[in-house]
Amino acid sequence: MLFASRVSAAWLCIAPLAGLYAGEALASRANPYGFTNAAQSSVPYTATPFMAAVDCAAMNKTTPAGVVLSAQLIAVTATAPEHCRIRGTIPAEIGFDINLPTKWNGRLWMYGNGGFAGEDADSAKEAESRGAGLAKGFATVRTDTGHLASKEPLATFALNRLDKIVDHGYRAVHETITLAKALAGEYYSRSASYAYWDGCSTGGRQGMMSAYRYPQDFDGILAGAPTLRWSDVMMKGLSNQIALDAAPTLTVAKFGNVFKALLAKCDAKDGVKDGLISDPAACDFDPAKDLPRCTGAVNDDCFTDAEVASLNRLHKGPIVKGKEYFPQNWGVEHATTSIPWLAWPGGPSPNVLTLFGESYMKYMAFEAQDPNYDWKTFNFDTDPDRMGRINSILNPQPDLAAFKDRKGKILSYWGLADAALNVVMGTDFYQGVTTELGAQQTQSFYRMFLLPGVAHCSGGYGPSQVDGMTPLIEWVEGGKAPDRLAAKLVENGATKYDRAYCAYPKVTVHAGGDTENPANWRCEELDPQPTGGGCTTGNGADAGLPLLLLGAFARWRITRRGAKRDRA
Ligand SMILES: [Ca+2]
Repeated sequence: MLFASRVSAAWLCIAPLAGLYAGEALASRANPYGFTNAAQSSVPYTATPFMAAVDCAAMNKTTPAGVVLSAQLIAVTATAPEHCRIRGTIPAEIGFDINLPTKWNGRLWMYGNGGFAGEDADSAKEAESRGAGLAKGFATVRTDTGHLASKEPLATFALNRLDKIVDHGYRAVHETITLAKALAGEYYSRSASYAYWDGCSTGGRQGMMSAYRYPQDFDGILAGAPTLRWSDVMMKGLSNQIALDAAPTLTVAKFGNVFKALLAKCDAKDGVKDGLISDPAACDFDPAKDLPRCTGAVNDDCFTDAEVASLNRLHKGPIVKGKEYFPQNWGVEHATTSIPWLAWPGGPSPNVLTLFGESYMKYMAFEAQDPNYDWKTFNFDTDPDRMGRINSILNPQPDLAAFKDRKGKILSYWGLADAALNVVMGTDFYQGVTTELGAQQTQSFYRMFLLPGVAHCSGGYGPSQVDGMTPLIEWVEGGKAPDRLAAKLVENGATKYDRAYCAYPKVTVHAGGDTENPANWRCEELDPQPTGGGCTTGNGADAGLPLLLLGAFARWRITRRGAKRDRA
């Protein structure tokens, strides 16, 4: 068992994080605030005009493809209406869970996975997601992607099973939604009017992959912080750990002090002193100059040379063949964003990215798998070139013309303080689609929103309370394209942030007055974007010129007066 000997009693007490070990705590819809604006929606999607046409018991059968269905009528509860729960396994090991409410809104809603997936369908997190969809009248759909983390934790499922890597990469979602459409058609004696995807992280990646590989599967895709380049993220995990090992005195408390110094220097550089760094690229924070340095005893209030070097390395990210290409925004040092991705006090690993990165390099990254692989032998110059196969399986490509043509819509968002996944993946992918289709055509079906102070998928210190589903449904069914995405932070009944962010590449600029009134912000255009080099959707090492473009994007800057491009 990986890390079993290192699992401490203290870790077992950290219930919300414990599931990360098996991926469970990561699995769900994109954001727990999905559907919260349903009552205000211009599309009344919670109305349930359709009724079950057959008994749930009749769904206990074997499909023409040989999949054995196990169906059970579940009585109404406080969190979910009466529904027919259908479970089973699509070969080889794709577990699915399809729930058909007796009173139906005519729509399918499939939610995504987290990390290496393999979640238990009966976990509390799964029940929460399932109930959230059923309560709004959706037929809910999910898969474990072809393995169970309780039996095969992290990436171990991949050992000698290329078929299971493919199932995890894209096949499981396609097969499951295809089956769900057939079962719903039978159960209600009518086809689903719409199918939606809702996921973040791995779940965001799954949504983007569906748009790329199976454009007919979903009408609308909500993709929070999609892991568009797994290998780069895992390499960042290793690179981070090298930096952290070189400065073991960098504690959560110290990261907190970095954040304080960062805010002091950069908060106002986006035009508003509001506790948020809304333009990370404009933040010229320099740990060597902007942090108090230790001259005597080392404590939480001062920083050593080794700590400064470590902070710089964390910011730069992995360096491949001498190039920085995967920068990490400043602003992830706050405890609400750094834990558990940078620091995991009491965890079974120094942090989650290291835990994931080690398993990935053993079981998934290379065609020659090695359970005894020592990640410290990873060669950042040559090993990325050995990851072509896994990149081709896990990474969606920005060729979304077919999805656009079938009138599919993508609403994507990222937390600018996401310590796990780098926003540069999102801006680069978006640019890739723009290169293929042009800016106007891209905006016609794909909109992305960047949320300051928001951590990985949800949480953080910024306006993380987001309902992406309601505007997505309004876009798909009502033709109302989301120019802005509402995002709030309400704590203990008090509104700290009330914002509405503009669709990338527009920037959200304060126009004066109360900052917590979305009407006091306006959307402004950036200058035309750099083009000419394609896009980086493979691993960093796969792309030479595109790496340079990433650097160009990192230098997009917003000024107090509006927006401009800074080539400095
Ligand atoms: Ca600010």
